[in-house]
Amino acid sequence: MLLRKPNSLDGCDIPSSQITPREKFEQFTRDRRSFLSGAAALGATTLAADRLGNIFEPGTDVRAAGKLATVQGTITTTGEQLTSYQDLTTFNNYYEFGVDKSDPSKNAGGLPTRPWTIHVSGLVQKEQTFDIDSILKMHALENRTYRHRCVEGWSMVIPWVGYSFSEFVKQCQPLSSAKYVQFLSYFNKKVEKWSGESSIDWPYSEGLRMDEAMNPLTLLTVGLYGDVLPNQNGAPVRMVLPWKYGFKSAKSTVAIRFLDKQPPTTWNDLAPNEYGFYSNVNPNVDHPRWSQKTERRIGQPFYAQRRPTLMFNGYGDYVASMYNGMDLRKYY
Ligand SMILES: Nc1nc2c(c(=O)[nH]1)N[C@H]1C(S)=C(S)[C@@H](COP(=O)(O)O)O[C@H]1N2
Ligand SMILES: [Mo]
Repeated sequence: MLLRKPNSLDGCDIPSSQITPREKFEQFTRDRRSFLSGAAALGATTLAADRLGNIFEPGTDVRAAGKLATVQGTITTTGEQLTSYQDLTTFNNYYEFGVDKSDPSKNAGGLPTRPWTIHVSGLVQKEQTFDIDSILKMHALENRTYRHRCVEGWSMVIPWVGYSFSEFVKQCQPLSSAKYVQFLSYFNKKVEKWSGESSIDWPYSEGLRMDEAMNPLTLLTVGLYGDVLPNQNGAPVRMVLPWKYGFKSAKSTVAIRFLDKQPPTTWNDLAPNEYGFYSNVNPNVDHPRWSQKTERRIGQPFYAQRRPTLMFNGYGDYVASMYNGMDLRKYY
């Protein structure tokens, strides 16, 4: 499939006049730096590290010091305001680290992100283990801003860093019999002491049909806002599927399996009538307990008007054809 330029992917035809200027990113870097040095002055470096996950030394340039110095392209918007770094790193779903939105930023500090490998197995030429540092070098890293719609009815606009998952799949050499891909997240009860708060059968598992996995929008994600992923956002590597509800995007990926059958997935196992395998964002198919027609954008005041949710989260031009002829009420 043709790989479009990241900017056109980002915006779904947003004019270049709406691309966020570089200065905005620079401003963000300064704000973050002064926040960090302020925290250090107060003797609260550990707190800052816990809250932000992977951080750079105050006073150094994020591009020079960060592990992601090679990111290509400027951070762009979808024509909408980016969700602030603060909001997208303190309002998270990561149930291994607790069920409240504020828990992952407080609790994920102990996630060991090095050494880190992804084990690839199933219907492949040969089983392989990829080290995170080789994954980072496999393809040029791109800034890709995507809307993120959680099944709970809120949304964000997130400047991710990564590259198309299809580039990684090439290295995995799947057999033609592979029809599905399964993603498994890191799980260690000693590190993720909060995992007992929910009745999830760990590790977190998600899955895609092969064509969905190969879609150029499907992002193997290693960073956000130009830097490495904070732990609470799924460090050091996770999936992002912008046309699906957020739970399809498994965090902290440690294993990928190529299969001929649809894999079991965490939320579908837990409540099959509420969470389907496909889980494409669809304002016309309500959750049994609430409407999916509108959403609240995180960072806006709670009394702000909810915005209409878009079919496929607005990415229909890139993904709708994969579901031609499918009854999306049945395959929700
Ligand atoms: N391993 C794992 N992955 C996960 C989750 C989780 O609890 N555990 N939550 C999912 C849900 S419901 C959402 S909305 C997104 C949140 O990603 P973010 O915190 O980076 O915005 O992660 C998804 N991936
Ligand atoms: Mo979610």
